[in-house]
Amino acid sequence: MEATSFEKPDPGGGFGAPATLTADQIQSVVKDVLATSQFIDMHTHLYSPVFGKIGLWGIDELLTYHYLEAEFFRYSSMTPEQYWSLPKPAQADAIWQALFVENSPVSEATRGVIAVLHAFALPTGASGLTEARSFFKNQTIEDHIPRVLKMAGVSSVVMTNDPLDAEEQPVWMKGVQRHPQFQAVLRLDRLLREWSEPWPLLASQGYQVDDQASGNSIAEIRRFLADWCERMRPVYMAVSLPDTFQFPEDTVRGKILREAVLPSCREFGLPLSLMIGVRRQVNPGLRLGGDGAGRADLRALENLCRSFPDNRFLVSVLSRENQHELCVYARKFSNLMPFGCWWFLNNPSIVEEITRERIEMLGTSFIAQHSDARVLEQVIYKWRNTRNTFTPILTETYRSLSRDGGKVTRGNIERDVRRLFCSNFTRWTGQGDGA
Ligand code: RAT
Ligand code: ZN
Repeated sequence: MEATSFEKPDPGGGFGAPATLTADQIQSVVKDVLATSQFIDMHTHLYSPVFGKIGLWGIDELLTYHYLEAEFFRYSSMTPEQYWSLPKPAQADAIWQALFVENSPVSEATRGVIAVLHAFALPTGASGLTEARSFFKNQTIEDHIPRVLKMAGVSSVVMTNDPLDAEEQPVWMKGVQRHPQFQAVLRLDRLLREWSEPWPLLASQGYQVDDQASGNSIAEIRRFLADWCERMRPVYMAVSLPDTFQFPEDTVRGKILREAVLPSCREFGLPLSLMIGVRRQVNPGLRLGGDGAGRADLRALENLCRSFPDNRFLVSVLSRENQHELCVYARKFSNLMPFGCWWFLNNPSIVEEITRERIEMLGTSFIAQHSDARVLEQVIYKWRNTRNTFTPILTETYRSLSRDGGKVTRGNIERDVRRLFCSNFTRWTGQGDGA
């Protein structure tokens, strides 16, 4: 119900006070604030130029994004084996032909490529990729990065840094010159896999660990974490976990988490990001595109939050069915910060549902979104779509508040958007006061 003549909006409380917005004004102000605010992208797979080829960008990478590869096999008769045997440009051509020429690019991931091409005034309906390729060939990554981030309205991005990755590790060992728009994250997936995989890698870096994680191993894992914190200066540590994740658990992973990772996070004042619910390699033939999602038992999270009140957790869950529970837990544990709509959830219909639920249960005390971009230019469409999805959600939220008699000003909206997309994150990671 809009305000009636006898329910006039409060003009704002006197001369010089910020004007209270009417229901009609709210939408355009929300849209404008979302369009003009700079966001922090708190989880991506993007890299600063110093990482060289690890940082993906350009049309061939955009088209061979694993979200699109998975869609490609729904339309093409090509087998994964045939596809993987092709050089990257031929893979990109095959995907362009199948998903963009022969079929309408209406899925979230295909529309994203169209939006990126359009943003650079490149043809979106061409039969081939010649023009797009020559455009990207003419860019230098050092200039292209700030331009793309500006187009996306993103001030800085957070990388995913794996100290046990054979390509990444040598870059860090040489000493990484900091880029003002990139922050590091110490990713622990490999460390927390079946111990038979990481322990030889740690040993090869000079840490005295053994195949049973016994003796000095835990102390040595802590030394490994301390060295990598020093080298990377991460803003948090992170791990993705399966739907079957349990805590406490009587496994090497449970022990490393409890006795090494959590104490190190406390020692260095870093939150631990838990991304729960991935089912790795349900179809290995699709490689990166072969992972699935499953509903997790969030009692593991409850146990972690309750047993370790001095640790801060950033948490994203992959299953739609776990979202409500996550909100309930965030109401119980103030050391829990829900973030983003991860991976298969980053579609407008699901983002809308999850975000409305979070606002209703948590107000603005969560981190609204991250892009998970793997290819630089993806931030353009992913953040544009986020802004579009959030416009009606926030408009409706403030209109409801206004109908209930609350005062809504541009300043309130700016503050809330800043919290949702920037300062809840900087506060949680000890980089700001959350204003
Ligand atoms: O969204 C993705 O690209 C996934 O493949 C994963 O990388 C996921 O985001 C993760 O960080 O594990
Ligand atoms: Zn990711």
